[in-house]
Amino acid sequence: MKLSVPGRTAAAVAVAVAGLLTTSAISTAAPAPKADAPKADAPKAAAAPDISVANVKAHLADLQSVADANGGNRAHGSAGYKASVDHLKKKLDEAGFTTSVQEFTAGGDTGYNLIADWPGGDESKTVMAGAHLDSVSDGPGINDNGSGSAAVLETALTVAREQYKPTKHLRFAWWGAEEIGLVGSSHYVDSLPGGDSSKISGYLNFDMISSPNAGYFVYDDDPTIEKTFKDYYAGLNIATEPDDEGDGRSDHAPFQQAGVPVGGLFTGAETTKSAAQAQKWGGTAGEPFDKCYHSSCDGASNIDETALDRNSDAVAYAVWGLSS
Ligand code: DTR
Ligand code: ZN
Ligand code: ZN
Repeated sequence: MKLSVPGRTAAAVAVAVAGLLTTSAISTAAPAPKADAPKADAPKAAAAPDISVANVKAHLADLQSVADANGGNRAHGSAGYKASVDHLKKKLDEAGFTTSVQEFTAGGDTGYNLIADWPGGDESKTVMAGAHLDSVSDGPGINDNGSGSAAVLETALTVAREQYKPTKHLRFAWWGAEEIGLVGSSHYVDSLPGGDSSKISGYLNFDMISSPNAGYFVYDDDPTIEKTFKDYYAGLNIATEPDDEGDGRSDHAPFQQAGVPVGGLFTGAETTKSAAQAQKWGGTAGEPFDKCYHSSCDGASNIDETALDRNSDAVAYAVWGLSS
């Protein structure tokens, strides 16, 4: 999405202040995996399980099939987008989530947000993880943003498989109409009952997390969430960089403007990887992180499996670490 984020009302600004006072102290779990044994008195947080990258790739193949069967894309207002929502909802319902589909109108078309609550946990401290599920009309949108959608889906399904019982409440979300201006996520935030945004202790956003010439960028918004992701990558000896181009460019923006602590991961879009970045991350200097950004070639082969694997595990690391 390249459009600016719509302004917020004064009331939301008031909530923003309240939110910052009550939700900025988001807690985190134990530090990333390190060689030295944890101290005896260190609080033991539940360790996140490995996320199967094979399962994540299978979800991407399903989304590719959905696009193939619906004119080649999964854009807002298309049959491909609604079929994407229905596909994910079925899996989440079967896994035991409490799902809801939130409808909205944009550009004369009906849009849909898919929300999945994992029963249990303190709902006054809800940890959310989300990704936009829509593509542009030019193509199937596998890296942008099947990758984030599939990683969040597999993390949710792993929560269910593990019967994880976090202290905080877990909510997962797949947004509609991100590509035409963060419409679905803005609708969700604007529709929250008064004060409910302060019950969201953190929103984690995953938009393009397997770019074929991947970079490892961490949103530099909430310091606690940023540290959680940086600790994870430090455990892999990967030096990340702050995502300084993403402000306002994805679905974390409406949450941030409502005072919710936000964070997330990004592997890069149309901009070019530098020589220094290629040195530390691999890949090709002088080439875009994703040369198929917003193009018809953003299909099932347009991913870096290592980045997808690492970032899917990072999603779980943060979800477990911030909710235990
Ligand atoms: N908004 C994304 C692409 C994008 C560009 N820069 C960033 C930074 C952080 C997240 C996403 C992005 C899209 O859907 O096009
Ligand atoms: Zn996009
Ligand atoms: Zn995107």
